[in-house]
Amino acid sequence: MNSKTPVTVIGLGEMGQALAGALLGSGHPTTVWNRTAAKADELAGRGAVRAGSVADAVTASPLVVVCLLDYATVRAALEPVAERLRGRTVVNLTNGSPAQAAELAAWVAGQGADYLDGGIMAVPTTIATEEAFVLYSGDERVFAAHRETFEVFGAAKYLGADIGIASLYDLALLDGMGFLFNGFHHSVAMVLSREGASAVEFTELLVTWLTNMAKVLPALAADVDADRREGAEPAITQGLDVQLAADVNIREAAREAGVSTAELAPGTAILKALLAAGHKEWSAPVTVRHLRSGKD
Ligand code: FVH
Repeated sequence: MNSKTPVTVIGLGEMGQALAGALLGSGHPTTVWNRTAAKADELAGRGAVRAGSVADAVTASPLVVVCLLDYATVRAALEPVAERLRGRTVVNLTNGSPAQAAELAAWVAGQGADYLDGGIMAVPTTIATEEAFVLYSGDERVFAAHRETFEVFGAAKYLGADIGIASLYDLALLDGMGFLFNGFHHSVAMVLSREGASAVEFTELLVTWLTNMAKVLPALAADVDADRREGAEPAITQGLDVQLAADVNIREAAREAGVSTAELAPGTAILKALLAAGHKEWSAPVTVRHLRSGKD
């Protein structure tokens, strides 16, 4: 007798296959559906039930995990089977915005189903490993009821009842990652202007440097929180003139290397905006406050 919750996975792209594989691996009766049916072959070989339609897939399980291209695709898949959703829990792990999450949550609730929104902070190969974590938001009781199942994918992090908060954190984390990768591409492009330079050798230094810098982030975050709470002076500051001088040098070195400087624009724009606003010192709070003002 299998006591594990039966789960349906709708969407078998790279990520959906990894999620369904993790469920199978941990003994959950797993039903799958994908527009391109062949993507279910491997999972079916491992014991998944291949549903012939979204309606059959939804009907098969009390817990329906959706991982598709975007929210429009999710809505297009679920709308024709709206009446089948009643009494079930829909967990949408598709990437989207907080407003999209709120809209979908309201629609699912209107069909008499529970809804959780989620954001997967993992790549398919790290699903079901210690590296993976998944953000969830929505009704805490619904999350608690399925927490054990969610832990199959990776650490399950519940962020609150605000339905949009999982997607907000998901996108903010991707935002931070975007700067990391843009910086990596740009710095490697600069270094490769030298005859015989190796991206791999340079990246060893880059990883050491970025790892050290990442360790400063909690202190910067503490400065931001202290500023918001009691307007405290930040512990970490640096002259804006020093920062701007380095920024000018990076641009010059990039130009000398024949590398585009367009990628440097966001950082330069912030420094110039802070100077224009009369600041002499860079700090995390002053930068975050500037960004929150919405001024470009
Ligand atoms: N892959 C990753 O590393 C990231 C990690 C973080 C979370 N993301 C999000 O997960 C969603 C799915 O991403 P994916 O990697 O599985 O993407 P694909 O492999 O491209 O699969 C896309 C699935 O969506 C189906 N699909 C697309 N358009 C339609 C449609 N019009 N009707 C029905 N299904 C559709 C597609 O079906 P098919 O092309 O195989 O028939 C796949 O099942 C995504 O939100 C990421 O941001 C992944």
